[in-house]
Amino acid sequence: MKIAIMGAMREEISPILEAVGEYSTVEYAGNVFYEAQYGEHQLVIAYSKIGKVFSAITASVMCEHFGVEKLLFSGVAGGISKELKIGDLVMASSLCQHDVDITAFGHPYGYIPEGSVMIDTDEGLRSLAVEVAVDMGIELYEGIIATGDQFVASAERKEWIAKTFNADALEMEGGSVACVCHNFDIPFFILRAISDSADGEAGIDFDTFLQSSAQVSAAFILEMVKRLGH
Ligand code: 4EZ
Repeated sequence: MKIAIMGAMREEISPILEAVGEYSTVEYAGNVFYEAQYGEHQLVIAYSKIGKVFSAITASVMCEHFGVEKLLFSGVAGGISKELKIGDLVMASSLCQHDVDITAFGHPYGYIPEGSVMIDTDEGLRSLAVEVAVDMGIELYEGIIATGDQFVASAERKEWIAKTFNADALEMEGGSVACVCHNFDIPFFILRAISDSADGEAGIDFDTFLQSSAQVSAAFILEMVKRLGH
């Protein structure tokens, strides 16, 4: 099977590239795509750059140009839920865009006409992830991930996102990748390890824990890929 593995930052995919060892590269639409054989699967790996627009480009290219059959996102996120500590893994059940606001026309936050506030991830990939977590003895949280073009580093903004979307974690790409995959009808999965708590300390924590948390997420994604069927 041809499988996309995406991150937003180089740090989020470099553990994956190290694990696959040999790969070839293709440049396309402003990204470098790394193609590798991993067991029985062909992987297309890339980091998009940060934010909704860049990640939507990369996800679209993965779907349309490379013809991937599934897309897995690996990266880090700010934790909202009190249960989520730095290094914990959260998989998205559904995702939204917390920075979409056309409430002036009576629409709810996060809603765009002909779209939906929430987009669900693939159920099959979620249950595979639960199996992996059980077998590896890793705690895996499931929850709503809110996406926006903001690095959230304030308790106030974080609380607003928490109560408006019932979100458990936040980041800057999942919602746009979800939107692309949903519209191309490609099963997708979004995994994040917590790097900070999106509060006043977020900047410092992010810098401290980006690498270690990215590694946690990447290792889990690779275990999922190993167990994916044909
Ligand atoms: C965005 N990613 C962070 C990019 C940070 C710095 C140069 C994840 C993330 C995040 N996003 C981790 N913590 C976050 C937070 N508090 N707010 C938004 O996907 C770029």
